[in-house]
Amino acid sequence: MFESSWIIALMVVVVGTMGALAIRHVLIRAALDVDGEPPLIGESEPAGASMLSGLSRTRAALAAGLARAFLKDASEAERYEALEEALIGADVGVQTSLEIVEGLRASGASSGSEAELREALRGELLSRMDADTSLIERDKAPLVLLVVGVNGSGKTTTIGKLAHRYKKEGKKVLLAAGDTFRAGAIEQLQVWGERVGVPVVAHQEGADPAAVLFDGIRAGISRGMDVVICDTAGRLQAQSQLMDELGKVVRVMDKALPGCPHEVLLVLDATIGQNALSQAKAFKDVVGATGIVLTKLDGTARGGVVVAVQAQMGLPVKLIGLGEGVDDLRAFEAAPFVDAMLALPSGSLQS
Ligand SMILES: Nc1nc2c(ncn2[C@@H]2O[C@H](COP(=O)(O)OP(=O)(O)OP(=O)(O)O)[C@@H](O)[C@H]2O)c(=O)[nH]1
Ligand SMILES: [Mg+2]
Repeated sequence: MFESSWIIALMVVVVGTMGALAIRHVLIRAALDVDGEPPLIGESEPAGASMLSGLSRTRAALAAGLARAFLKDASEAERYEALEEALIGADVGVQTSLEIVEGLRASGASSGSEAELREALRGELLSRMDADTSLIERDKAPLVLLVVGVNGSGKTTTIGKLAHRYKKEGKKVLLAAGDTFRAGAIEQLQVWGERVGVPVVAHQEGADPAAVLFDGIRAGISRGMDVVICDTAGRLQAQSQLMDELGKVVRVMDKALPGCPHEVLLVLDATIGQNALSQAKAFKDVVGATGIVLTKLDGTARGGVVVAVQAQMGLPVKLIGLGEGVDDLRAFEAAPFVDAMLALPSGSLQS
């Protein structure tokens, strides 16, 4: 009696341990994505893993398209059709995908080997993206950045992360609370200021945003700041009064420090559709945006959207947002990104 219950207990322990090991094995495999392609982007960091999962869908779509294009009996027309579908499936956008395939057709790319076609595709993708995606630097402090975009795109969060990034580089950063419109917006920026340990210049809710940013820039100069980052209220193209206000904001900033803002970052949510993208084009004209921050790339699983945004906006994607945490912001570089999309060995992303 005693012996059999002892054996049962032993079996429970053995089976339990094996089960736990099996579960652990499955979890580790899932985390490492060992059944898929090798991780290419910042896989040691959680945010990198988010971007990686975003790109694995894109990579899979492109790989499948290339495989179909090289089926033995595929005609030339079928080859280009397969590529077009693959690019659209990889979220590169219909218009951009058509243009890319047109470029490949014009150069007769499908008559070569698969490797040659992949290389031609790489060239087409890269030619639509700016090689220089670095943030503007300035010898003379302060560098003034203005952050604009539609409601909820991630402006304030990006400012917090960017402040953290500059601070880590040893720079003195000041934030200016130019969103005096939305209730709670000033406090939101102040919370970010506290979180990353940088001062925030703010007025009351409802105050003139141009006046706040003027004060912020003047404070930045007098307090010897290296970087001043200016928040603004979210707005839509149709809100002509708010868009005009943005024009005024830029003129007043130039009075506080001639030549500024030096960098105008247009923050776009990667999950938005084509309509919202054309909305965003309005910002380019009103404030002379110098670069794009593409946020929420962690949630979309659609890395290819970077190509569509860059191509359609005609502005470099300079930074990508991969989450809500303070470290979830990455400098964007086109070449390693495209290589990662095409599963070329050099594909990796800077942190
Ligand atoms: N997953 C994810 N969420 C983000 C990212 N960036 C911002 N968010 C979230 O998006 C929401 C809106 O972010 P905000 O920074 O307040 O956006 P905003 O553009 O300042 O919004 P308004 O000031 O209202 O126009 C918040 O819940 C953020 O946490 C990102 O890269 N990934
Ligand atoms: Mg905001």
